[in-house]
Amino acid sequence: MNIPVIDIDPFAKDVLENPYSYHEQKREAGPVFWLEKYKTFGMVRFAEVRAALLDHERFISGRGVGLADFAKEKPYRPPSLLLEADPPSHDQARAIMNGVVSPASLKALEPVWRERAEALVDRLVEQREFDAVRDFTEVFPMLVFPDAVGLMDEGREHLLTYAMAVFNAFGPRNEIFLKGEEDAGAAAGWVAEACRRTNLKRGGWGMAIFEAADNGACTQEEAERLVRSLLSAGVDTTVNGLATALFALTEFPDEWNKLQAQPRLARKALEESLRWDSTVQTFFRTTSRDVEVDGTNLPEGSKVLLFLAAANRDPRKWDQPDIFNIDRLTSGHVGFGAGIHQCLGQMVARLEGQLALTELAKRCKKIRATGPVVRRLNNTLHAIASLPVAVEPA
Ligand code: OVP
Repeated sequence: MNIPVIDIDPFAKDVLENPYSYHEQKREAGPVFWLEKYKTFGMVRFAEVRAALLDHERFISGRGVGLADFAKEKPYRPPSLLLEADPPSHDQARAIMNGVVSPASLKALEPVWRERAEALVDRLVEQREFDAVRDFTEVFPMLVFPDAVGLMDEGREHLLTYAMAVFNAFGPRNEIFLKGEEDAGAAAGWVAEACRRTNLKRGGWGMAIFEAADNGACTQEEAERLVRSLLSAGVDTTVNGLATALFALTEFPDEWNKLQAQPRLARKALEESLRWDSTVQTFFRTTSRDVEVDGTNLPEGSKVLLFLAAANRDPRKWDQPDIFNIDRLTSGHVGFGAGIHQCLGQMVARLEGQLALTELAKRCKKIRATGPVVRRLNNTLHAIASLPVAVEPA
């Protein structure tokens, strides 16, 4: 085959730790390349990644958005009706969810979420030193998201464990995946229970999905699985998106100073952080027919690894892409994907991020790391286990 061959394993530990130092070689190799270790295609340039995301008819999701091809292997769990589905069934499921996770529902939640952010940040700033991940970004989403869904109180600590395993499972069955699987057994059992109508509280997003089912939008079994999507996608993503934003602000103190002077920039800071280091680093698609990319034929049934995070640092698209700059125009970034699958929870993530960063910026003059960032390796997410920080109250 007449295309560049890449021998680097994108799921190797040192690559997952610092993926960015490995993107340049792939980006220069060409618009599409062959990943020898997994016998799949890959793309890292912004234009091609975005085009593939938008072309959902030829780059499909229904055969899975991980390495496993659902046409050839049985999925490890019943496929997501959203993430791992194509039109027309995808669009029906998505319409239900758009009605549930709506701007109006978020508007109603915002005052309570703000109070919880204020109380948490008040306490952390009083401490002066804390772990930005363990004490803040792993805590805040858990103070707001499970209640919004209407989850049962008992066992919520399983949520993060479950999500870690789900995101590992999009990758190969490497050591990281297998370790996640060990932890996930009990968590998966809890999640299955938590998604059941009888275990959901009234007034939450979960029960709203079942009410849509009552009105004929889907079956009760499908409703359960849609609740599972919220639990899979809604926790580890926001925990690490916010963690990355805090890491970026400690790495680039001038950007913190801008935010501190104008806490209204919190939204922009979060968005730039998603561009600078996208929480979801990669997703696969599968070609539904022969597809030509820049003169190369991708045969029907090919898995294609799309590097969202690399696209968001393509110098063909972004000036000084490695620089975190909260004044930057970030529109078009693919950190939330693009096209029909574009993140359903993006407004939830933005609200959580905005509240957390705003309240911190209002209360602290400075924030600095007091020790090294510790990564938590995951096959899909660029995750942080620990980031010790000290703050100077405003
Ligand atoms: C990032 C996502 C991730 C994991 C699971 C699901 C969605 C799901 O729909 O189950 S989107």
